[in-house]
Amino acid sequence: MTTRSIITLPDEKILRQVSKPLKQVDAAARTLFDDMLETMYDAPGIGLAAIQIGVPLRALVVDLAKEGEDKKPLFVANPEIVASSAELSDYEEGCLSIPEFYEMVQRPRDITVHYLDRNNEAMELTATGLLATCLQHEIDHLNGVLFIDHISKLKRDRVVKKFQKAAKLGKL
Ligand code: GNR
Ligand code: NI
Repeated sequence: MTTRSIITLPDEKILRQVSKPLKQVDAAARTLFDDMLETMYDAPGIGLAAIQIGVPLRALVVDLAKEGEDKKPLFVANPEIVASSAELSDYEEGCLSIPEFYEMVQRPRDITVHYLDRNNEAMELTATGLLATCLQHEIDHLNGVLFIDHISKLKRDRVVKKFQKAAKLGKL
């Protein structure tokens, strides 16, 4: 497994890409999943989408296990949200592509997702709580959407400008 570098703001040219479906979860896709998982654990984070390491494919990994607990990685390719609850829930979100910035985001509390797992098998998962939030955050990445798109334009513009300025000054 290989740790890859995580793409951050201000690199919207990459982060705003709409990722393409995998034709199937083959050996190359499993290598991608493994690299994503190692990169996520190393960061550390609870989720990672392929585009965050520069690969525009519809693949994501999630692991909500806390430090000291047994790891329980979830490998997800070509996810489709087939149901979302009307009930919403609020979480303070962060993103490895927007380091050290956190804001409350409201999303559907429960979702049902169809996807291909690490063995190319079709799966259905109903998630709630932090898992539902994290899956929605990762699926947004596959569509070029960042969690700052769900906050006020004032706060979004402010954080994007902060990263643009830092890059210009060579601080990223
Ligand atoms: O590590 C992460 N934590 C997190 C917290 C609340 C809501 C979403 C997330 S996902 C984030 C890792 C990341 O950037 N995934 O794309
Ligand atoms: Ni993210």
